[in-house]
Amino acid sequence: MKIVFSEDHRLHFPQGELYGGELVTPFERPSRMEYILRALQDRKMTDIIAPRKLDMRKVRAVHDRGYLRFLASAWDEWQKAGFRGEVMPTSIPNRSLRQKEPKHIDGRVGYYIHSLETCITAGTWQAAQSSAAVALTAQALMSEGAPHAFALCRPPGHHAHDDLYGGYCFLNNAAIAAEAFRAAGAARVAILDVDFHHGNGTQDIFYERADVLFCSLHGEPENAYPYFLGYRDETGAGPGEGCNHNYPLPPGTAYDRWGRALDDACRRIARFGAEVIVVSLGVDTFKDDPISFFKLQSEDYLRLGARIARLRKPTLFVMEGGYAVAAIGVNTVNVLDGFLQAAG
Ligand code: Q9C
Ligand code: ZN
Repeated sequence: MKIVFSEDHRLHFPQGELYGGELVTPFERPSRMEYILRALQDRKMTDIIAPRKLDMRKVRAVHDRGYLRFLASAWDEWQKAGFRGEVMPTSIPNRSLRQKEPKHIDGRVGYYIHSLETCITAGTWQAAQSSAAVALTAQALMSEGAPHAFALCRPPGHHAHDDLYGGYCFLNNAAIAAEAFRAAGAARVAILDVDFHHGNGTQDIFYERADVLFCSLHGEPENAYPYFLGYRDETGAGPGEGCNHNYPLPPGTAYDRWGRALDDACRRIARFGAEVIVVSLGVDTFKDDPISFFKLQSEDYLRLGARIARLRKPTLFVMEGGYAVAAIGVNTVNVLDGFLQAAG
C-alpha cells in the first residue's frame, strides 16, 4: 500500500490544550506519528512518499475563503496585537449574537472556532496545509490507478467545517480528498468515519449533497465530544436527504455492537453505489484511549480493515484521531493489514 507522509506535521505542537479547566499538553501530539511509522516499518509497509505541492484550489473547493485567510494570518495578527500566548478565543458568537466577522484578531478567532481546546501556533498553518497535501497526494495516486492508499495526516481534519476549526482540526483532509475524487470523475463517493468522535465537519460540508454519502460511528452526542452534532435523526437535507447516516453508540461499546453498526454502514455504502471510499480512520475507539469510551481491542482493527475490504472498492484511508499513543501504531496498521489480507 502506498503511504503518504510529511514531516511538516511537527510544525504544529501547541503547548496547551484546554482540558478540564487546565492547560495540559495536547493529546494530539507529534509522537503519534512516530508510533505509527514504527509499526508500519515493523510490518514491512515501507512504501512511504512525501506529498506533492498543495493545490489550493482543491482546498478552496471545500473551505470558505475568509476562513482560509484567517488561518493563514492568525498567528501573525495575534503577535501584532501584542498577545504573548498561543491563539485562543475569549468570545464566541453563540446563540442570539450577530454572525459577523470582526476586524480584531481576538474577535476573529472566536468567529472561526467551534471548540476551545485547539490552539494555533506559529507553525500550525504550514502543518495543516501539508496535511491536506498528504491527503490530496494519496487521492491523486488513486485517481492515477492505485487501488488504495494511506494518507498519514496530522493534524487531523474531520472536525473542521468549511469555515470553523476545532477538535484538533483545521483543514478537513477527508472532505478535500472526497471532493477531489468527484472532480476527477467519480460520480459517487462514500465517506466512512470510524473515528471515536462524530465527524461533524465532514457531515456539515456534505449535508445537502446527494453525490457524497457520509456514515459515522461515534460516541453518542449526549455523552461525547463534539456534543452538538451526530444524532441519529441527522439524515441529510434537500437533495442530500438520506445521504447522511449517524451511528451514535453508548459508553462501553465493544466490537460486537460496534461491528454491527459498521456492517450496517457498509451495506448502505454498497447500496449507495459508491465508486470510491474515503475512510476517516481514527483509532480512538481503543479501550485504553484517554479521552474516549469505546472498548475495541487491538485485534478488532484487523476485522475492521477486512470488513472495509469486502466492499471491493478503491479505498483511501485518511488518518484522524487516536491518543493511546503506545497502541496507536499497532491499531492503525492492523486496519491496513486486515484490509490488505482480505483484499487479497
Ligand atoms: N473530554 C479527533 O479525534 N476534546 N479529535 C475532547 C474529551 C476534543 C478529538 C474532550 C477531542 C477532539 C480528531
Ligand atoms: Zn477522534
